[in-house]
Amino acid sequence: MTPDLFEFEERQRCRKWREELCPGAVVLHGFAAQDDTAIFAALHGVTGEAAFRHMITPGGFRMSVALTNCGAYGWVSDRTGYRYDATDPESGKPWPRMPGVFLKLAQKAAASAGFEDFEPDACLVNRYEPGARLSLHQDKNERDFGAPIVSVSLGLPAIFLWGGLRREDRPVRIPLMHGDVMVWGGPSRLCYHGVLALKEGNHPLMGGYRINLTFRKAT
Ligand code: MD3
Ligand code: FE
Repeated sequence: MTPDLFEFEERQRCRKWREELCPGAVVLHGFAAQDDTAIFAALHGVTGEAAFRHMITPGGFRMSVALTNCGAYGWVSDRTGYRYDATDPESGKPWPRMPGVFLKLAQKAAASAGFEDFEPDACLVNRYEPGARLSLHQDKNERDFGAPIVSVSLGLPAIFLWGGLRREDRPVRIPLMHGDVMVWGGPSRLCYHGVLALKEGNHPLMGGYRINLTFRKAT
């Protein structure tokens, strides 16, 4: 291997950079990578209390993405609609508390994108298996659109679709890798977005899955 190529690969492996997509929307590449084992352990605690499940959309479809929640509120879907709920419909109990390592990471990421006092009360955990996808949608079940959304990607890579404020706006494709963190605030908060069908693979920590943590201020 030539020295130049070695250096290039080394930089790829340790890559950590900040990409401003538009005012208030930032990708922090590799931001969560150092904390991945602590996040993984905390995630086990959460899913031990509230297991991943496939929810049903108001239209009657089973979501291909499996999900669970932690924090004071959790995002739920059923035949009656989408909402945030303080109890897990599966157990009738409150959602597991948000692990300290989750909260600290979300606040650190928000601050580095210019949102100093982010106090998320909900963390939605999405689990993608090969073939799972999320079609273009807006996140508008939260009460306060002034607060940003922080999203942490772990495990297998995926192509994120970032559209405009109208459904017709042609989305931009953003590859998201293990450890990447996105912060969505300001005008981008109501942008349409989605995730293309996950490709098969194996990740050393997360196995055959992609996990996404999204931190929100729901109430
Ligand atoms: C852009 N999740 O759970 S996170 C969702 O990767 C969701 O699992 C995706 O969309 C995932 O609702 C994308 C990134 C994200 C989250 C919220 C946004 C991007 C956003 C809200 C507004 C604009
Ligand atoms: Fe979303």
